[in-house]
Amino acid sequence: MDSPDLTEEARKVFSGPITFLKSAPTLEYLPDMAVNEVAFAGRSNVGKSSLLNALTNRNNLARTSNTPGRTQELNFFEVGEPLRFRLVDMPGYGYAKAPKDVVRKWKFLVNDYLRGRAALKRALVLIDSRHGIKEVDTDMLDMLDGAAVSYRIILTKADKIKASELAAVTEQTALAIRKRPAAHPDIIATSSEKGMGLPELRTAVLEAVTIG
Ligand SMILES: Nc1nc2c(ncn2[C@@H]2O[C@H](COP(=O)(O)OP(=O)(O)OP(=O)(O)O)[C@@H](O)[C@H]2O)c(=O)[nH]1
Ligand SMILES: [Mg+2]
Repeated sequence: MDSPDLTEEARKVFSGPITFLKSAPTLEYLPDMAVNEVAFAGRSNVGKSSLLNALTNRNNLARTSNTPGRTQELNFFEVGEPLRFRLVDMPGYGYAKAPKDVVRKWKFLVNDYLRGRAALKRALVLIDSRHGIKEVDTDMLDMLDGAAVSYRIILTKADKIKASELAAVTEQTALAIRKRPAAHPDIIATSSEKGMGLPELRTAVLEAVTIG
């Protein structure tokens, strides 16, 4: 259980000042490691940008789209004034129509970022609750385990399935990650559309940047 204090603090932090800092298409553009970071990873169209907006109660902080592949750079957002931590919207993977050179660029950018970023305290790996963990996700989890970046699975779009189906996919997902060294065992189910799981996720982010 999360402590009520941390949950309340998380609510406050996420309703305070949050601003877009910069977009990094390559490693040279990464900001200095001034504060801790939490990054949002996941397949194209899984709902990373939408979840970032929902968490921060803003409609257009991160750009969302029906077209997979909208986000192609690492986008940095700053939380708190004075600055407390950063959120990073990562480009999505597994987009079938992506040209080979885009995929190659993505792999290098993400791998280098994950491996070289001491400020990155946790990655949130978003998984569509209708589909569960797929092969493309497994590659991402392997990359995180390999880079020893602590991560947590977040199920998205929970409003699209029945409660019984959600319970089943949560259980299957927990089983699938059980032996992964860098995985947090507890899974958070969310819906950006309905606001489900958002207080828990805000608390999880604050916990990761504070304790981690
Ligand atoms: N029903 C429902 N739809 C959602 C939810 N979250 C996102 N969507 C929709 O899913 C689509 C993709 O959302 P994005 O947030 O742009 O996805 P993304 O992961 O940032 O995609 P890329 O930037 O391409 O990697 C949009 O049409 C959203 O409206 C949700 O919780 N429920
Ligand atoms: Mg996006």
